[in-house]
Parts: sequence; structure tokens; C-alpha cells
Amino acid sequence: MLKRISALVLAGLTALAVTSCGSGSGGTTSASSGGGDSTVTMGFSQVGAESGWRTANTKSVQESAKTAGITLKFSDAQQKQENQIKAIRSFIQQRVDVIAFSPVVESGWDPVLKEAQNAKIPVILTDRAVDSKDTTLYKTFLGSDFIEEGKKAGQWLVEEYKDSTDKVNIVELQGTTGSAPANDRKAGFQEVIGADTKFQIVATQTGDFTRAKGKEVMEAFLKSTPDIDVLYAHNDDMGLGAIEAIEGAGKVPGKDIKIITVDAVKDGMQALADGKINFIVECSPLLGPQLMDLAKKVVKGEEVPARVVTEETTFTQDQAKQALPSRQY
Ligand code: GZL
Repeated sequence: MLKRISALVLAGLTALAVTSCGSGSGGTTSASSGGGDSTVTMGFSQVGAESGWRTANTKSVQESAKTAGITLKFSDAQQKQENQIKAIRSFIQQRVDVIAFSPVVESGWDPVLKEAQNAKIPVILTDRAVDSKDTTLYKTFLGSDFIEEGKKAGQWLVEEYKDSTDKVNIVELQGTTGSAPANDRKAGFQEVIGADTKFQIVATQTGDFTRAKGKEVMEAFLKSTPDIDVLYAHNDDMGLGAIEAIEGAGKVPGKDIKIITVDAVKDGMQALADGKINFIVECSPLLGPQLMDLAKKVVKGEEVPARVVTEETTFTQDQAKQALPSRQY
């Protein structure tokens, strides 16, 4: 009798051990019911450290991984696509359970994403999108709707000049060339202002999302373009660099040249509250908690939405004064 009971117990334990080790496909582990979660390892390739937004996003990802008990292998690509491709290949070699990344530009990802797919390692896009036609190459895209952000910027400008028929000369500091936020913030803004010919973008150039480049390009705009009425900068950091250039040219930012930016990081919100920026469209970097939830589901083979859009708002100068004390980033 005793022998029968111990044989049954042994069989039960063996069955449990096999299911909790998962299918063995590509080293992913799947938690069985009652088998307990084994630690998930995530390979994360970050764009770089180009802006206040990026710093806040990195902090959110790293802190959320810790809270979620996810082992994070983090790599900073210094805004170079080849570094991101190298990092993803390294994560495949290391047989991580899931890969997440913010693609610095939209194109050129299919080959390395196919390698991850062949290795049966799921990929999550976070923050920025890719233009791959094959949407099976990634499980989901978590991030903002950049076209909507550009439209919000345009809608504020249309409202601001609704009673004027004068020409409105706009200069534009674009984000990183080829990146989803740069392409889409430009397209959304143009879609709205294009309805009225009084709005003219008289100069547009990339400032690569950095303060230094934003200042440099704005200095060139001020020299080459007379009568600038408005600056549309695709992020706060370029707008803050441009403010330095505008003040250096003896003009008053927010008055002589109205400024619209995107992100709503603390330094941008402070400039908005101080009247140097006129309107900011929020783009939240706090994607960490949602990313970790999605990663756990994906590793377990659970269904996740193909697209998760970040909730975000806009700020006027008065709203910035109210919001500043409680801003997390
Ligand atoms: C937007 C993000 C952009 C920010 C910039 O989601 O990719 O990159 O707007 C950052 O500040 O550099």
C-alpha cells in the first residue's frame, strides 16, 4: 500500500515538473497553474539618453522591472540603429524570454526581428513604432499616438490665430530624422494647419531631439528667416535650446516668437509656467508598468492587444502652474 502511494506522489511531482518547465521552445518558461512563476528575463534596447523624456522613460522601465520581479538586461544604443540591432542579436544569443525596444527609426528592422521570431523570442515595441509590413514580427506596440500629438499642437495654433488673417510664419524643429515621432508629429501638425493658407512653415530642420542641436538650428533660423512668428518643436528639449537662441538674439520667447513643444517634462513645464513656451502637448514616458504587465502575459503565451495607446493631455501656461508641483518627471 505504502509503495502505491509513493508511486502516485512521484508521478504527480514529475508531471508538475514537466509543465512548469514549459515547452522548452526557445528557452521561454511558462508558468503552469500551481507551478509558480519562474523569473522572466527581458532584453531591453533603449534609444539613448538624448532628452529629459528619455531619461524619465529609462527610469520608468528600470524601476518597473524591479517591482515586477523581471530580470532586465538593458542596453543604451546612443541613438544608433546598428547598436540596437547588435543588442537584439545579443539578447537572442542569451536566450532571454522577451525582447522590448524603442526603435530609434521606423525602417530596417525586419531581418533582426525575423531572427528573434525564428528563435521563438517574443518582441514588444515600446514608445516608437517600426514600419514593417509583417506585424507578426512583434506582439504589441505600447506608446503614444504621435499623429494625434501633432494635431493637438496644430489645433492650439489655429485657435490662437482664429481672429487674424495675417500670414503666420512657422519654423519647425523636427525630431530625429526617420523616427516615428518626427514623421508623425510633422504629419499631424501639417494636417491641421494645412487647412488655412495663412499658416506657412517657412523653415524646417531636424534638431535630433536634443537641446544643443535645437539651439544651433534655431540660431540658423533666426539668421536666415526674417519675421518668425511661431516655433513648433517636436520635443521640449529642442524648444529649450531654441529659447536660448531666441534670447541670445534679443527677442522674447513666448511673446515675440510663440513656442509649441511636445513631451511636458519638468524643464519644459517650468518654461511654460514662466511664459517662455505657450503650449505643450504631453507625451508620457511612464511606460514601465504597462510594459512589464504586457511582457509577463506575452511570455505566458496569453493574448495581448496589438496596440496599447498611452493616455496623455495638453498644458497651457496656467495649467502648467497648477500641474508642476505634482509632476513625476
Ligand atoms: C516620444 C519619444 C521622443 C520624445 C523625445 O515617444 O520617442 O524621443 O518626444 C525623445 O523627447 O527623445
